[in-house]
Amino acid sequence: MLTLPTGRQTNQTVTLETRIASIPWDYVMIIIGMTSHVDLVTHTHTQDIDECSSGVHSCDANAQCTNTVGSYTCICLLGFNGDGRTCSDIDECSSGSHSCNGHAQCTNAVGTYTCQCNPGYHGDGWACTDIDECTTGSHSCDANAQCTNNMGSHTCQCNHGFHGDGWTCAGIDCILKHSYIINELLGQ
Ligand SMILES: [Ca+2]
Ligand SMILES: [Ca+2]
Repeated sequence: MLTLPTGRQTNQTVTLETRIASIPWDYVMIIIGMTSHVDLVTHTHTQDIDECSSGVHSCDANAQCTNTVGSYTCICLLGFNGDGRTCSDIDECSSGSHSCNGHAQCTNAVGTYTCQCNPGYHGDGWACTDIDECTTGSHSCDANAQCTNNMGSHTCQCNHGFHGDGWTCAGIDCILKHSYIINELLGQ
């Protein structure tokens, strides 16, 4: 219940408090309701448009659209560069920004790149380890040759008593025998 202010009051002197207090409470509620309605209408007219979800933005297909009040921003996705409205692939291989292993081949792709270990190495391209062809048995040395492992490859050297390039070795005795036969055939 509203109470009228006490104090000096006469018919000639009506204070502001008195005038407010004399307003019927129902009228006050109506005024508040009308004001709220006006605020609601005003708010509806100024409501932000989410350009990103509505699809009316002009961000590049390879950009991230982020809605802001009254506008939106475009930022190129990882692997692309540009202003967000236009984004182009970064060639990580030629720019040197890739993380491939030093013993791997880098291959550029749209928005990314791939790494593959060079021949003679095994791994996922980011980590490459030399293959020891001698211990794994994947070498191609002659059976009568010594295999020596090295980074990315291996070498072969004919054993003592054999002659050749390491990949093919022949016994000295065998070579001399063949030479003897050839000389016999030639009559020398
Ligand atoms: Ca790329
Ligand atoms: Ca090797």
